Amino acid sequence: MAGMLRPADPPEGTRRRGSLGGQPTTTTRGTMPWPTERDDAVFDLIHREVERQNTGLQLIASENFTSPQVMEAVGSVLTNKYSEGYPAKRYYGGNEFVDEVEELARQRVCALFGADHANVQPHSGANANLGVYLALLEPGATVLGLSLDHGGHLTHGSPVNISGRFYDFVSYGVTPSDERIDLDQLRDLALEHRPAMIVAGATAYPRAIDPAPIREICDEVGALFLFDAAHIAGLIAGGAHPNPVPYADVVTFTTHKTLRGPRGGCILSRAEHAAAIDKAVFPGLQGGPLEHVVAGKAVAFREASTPEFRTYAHQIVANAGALAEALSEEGCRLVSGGTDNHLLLVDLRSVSDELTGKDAQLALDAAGITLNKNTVPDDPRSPSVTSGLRIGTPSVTTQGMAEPELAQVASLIGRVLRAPTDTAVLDEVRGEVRTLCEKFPVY
Ligand code: DSN
Repeated sequence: MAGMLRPADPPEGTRRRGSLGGQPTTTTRGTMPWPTERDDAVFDLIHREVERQNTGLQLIASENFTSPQVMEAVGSVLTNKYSEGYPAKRYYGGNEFVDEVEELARQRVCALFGADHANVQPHSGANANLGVYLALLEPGATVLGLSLDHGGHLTHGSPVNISGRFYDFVSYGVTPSDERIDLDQLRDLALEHRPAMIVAGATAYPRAIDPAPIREICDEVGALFLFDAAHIAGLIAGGAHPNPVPYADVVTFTTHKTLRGPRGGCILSRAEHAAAIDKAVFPGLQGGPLEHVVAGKAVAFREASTPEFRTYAHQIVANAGALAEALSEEGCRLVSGGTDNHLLLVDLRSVSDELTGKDAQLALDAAGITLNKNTVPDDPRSPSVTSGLRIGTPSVTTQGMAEPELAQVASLIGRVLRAPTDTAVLDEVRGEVRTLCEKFPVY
């Protein structure tokens, strides 16, 4: 959409002959000169990645293109500073400006979501979730989470993740009939297991999650309610999805997905949990915060509070709807029949019994269409093979693509899925992808 927030100039650090955090690369400083020879091995690779992002379709549901101002903040001298602790309570001197940066980030994100308290230091969504568990659960506590193969996240109790090793997670799932979260099963499991916490939220679930009935179940069994909004934080900020903050005790999210900020995590909580959560993140889980990333988060929170971002968030959903409709017309069965959010899941068995998610991902990548294989509910194939694809619209929406382009994207995907080993088809689609992307330049 022309006029929406979108990248304009190439960000610092992505230019072939650029600079480091705004500083010249050839200046000398004291007895240790800055290197005068450019590190082409690294910067040529970064340049090639810029080209890849510019010339292909980026449809990974958890990715986005962040703004030049966010990248400028992340590439700034704040990376030089140690700031263990929190604003006005640091273990090192010289934090007067860092304190203000972190305070700005906290205030902006609390205003954006209507939260009592924010911890903006988690390095990732996984760390945000672990920080909450460490703050509010005893080791071995019983927790309910959405099962991984029904769309949940590793940190929602997978046995290969620390969450599943240190806590007693019980999984709920989606119904076999409409493939939506089975609230009856969730309530039955809650009554049976009396969990200390119920975790809502997902990493591959194409429908809106209503926090209200989950709050009721939590109240009925006396459980804390954690809503992991990693994927949909931008949709919530933009008013395109219900805000879980009034319902949940704690809300976690990543800042780099639909929210379009730097790579990182964030925890919002009710005031009563603030001290425990801050203590769990530091010193419980992490050391020095990445204040350059915190600055990038502050910039992103401001960007997400604009009217243009509201338009953007609604367009992400409209684009996913257009993609879902057009892919259905291509003969693809979509898990749950469609989407309410930024992503959809294609059950590839509707295209061919032989086509795996792994092979489809490879074929599409060769055609310039980047997305990821994903399990579908009760997938007979392993997570490294899968019977499905996850497709998301945050990045192409940032580029400015709208419904007509998403219909074209569906047709390109359909052509590859019907002939995944035909190199002539893959080359032809690659050319059309390049032409489409040239009309919507990113960096
Ligand atoms: N890796 C993220 C995703 O793709 O959904 C979740 O951590």
